[in-house]
Amino acid sequence: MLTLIHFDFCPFCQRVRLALGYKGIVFNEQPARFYGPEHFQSISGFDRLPVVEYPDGSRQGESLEIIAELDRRFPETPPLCRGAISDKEWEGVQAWRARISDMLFRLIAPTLPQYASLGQDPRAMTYYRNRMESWLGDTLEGLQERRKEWYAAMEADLQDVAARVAVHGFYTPMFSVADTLITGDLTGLRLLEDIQLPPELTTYFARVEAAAQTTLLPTRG
Ligand SMILES: N[C@@H](CCC(=O)N[C@@H](CS)C(=O)NCC(=O)O)C(=O)O
Repeated sequence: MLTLIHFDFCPFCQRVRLALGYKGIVFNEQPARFYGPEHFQSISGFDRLPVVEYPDGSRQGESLEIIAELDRRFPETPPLCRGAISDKEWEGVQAWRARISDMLFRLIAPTLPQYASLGQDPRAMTYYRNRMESWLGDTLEGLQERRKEWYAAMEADLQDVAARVAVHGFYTPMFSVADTLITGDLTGLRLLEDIQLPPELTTYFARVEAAAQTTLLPTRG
């Protein structure tokens, strides 16, 4: 059976969970702790997660490459890349994602500790804080304080996607790799307590999760 080595809070890992769920591929989950590169190497052979171990023992990293490989390895399952979205539409999604990337990570970095595997684990939080501060140039608290500013800077791009999924149901009329990327990457925004996302997006996330038979939000204790 295929094994997914992942962090439950990680947008890139969530993309792969959505892809596996939508395809109906049964898999073992190996949840990981955010303890740093030596730990990640020891459990997966890679510096970053997600990593998939295939039944033949080979391993692969990089979420979008994994999803493309799932189409190749499981041709009997519904496609997520070729056959589900045109090259032009996929380029459009990636350009959209590149535009929002800076603001997105500033917004979601302070929300992800709501996942107990991160927020309730002091060793993981120490590595996470250092990692985010050196990458994003501010403390989690500083980022949190400026959330309205980051959100305002990406609101028009969110509205564009919200309008599109309201028309098509998914990014295109068929569930595709675009939906795994958009939903995985934006799930941290669903955890922002005093920022209201466009309602079309909230409905869309529920539709994507239903299609993939999974939930991405943290379980509240
Ligand atoms: N481009 C990679 C990015 C994966 C990635 O950055 N994963 C993060 C977790 S959200 C990670 O493993 N970070 C390790 C670190 O920051 O040391 C993908 O799409 O899979």
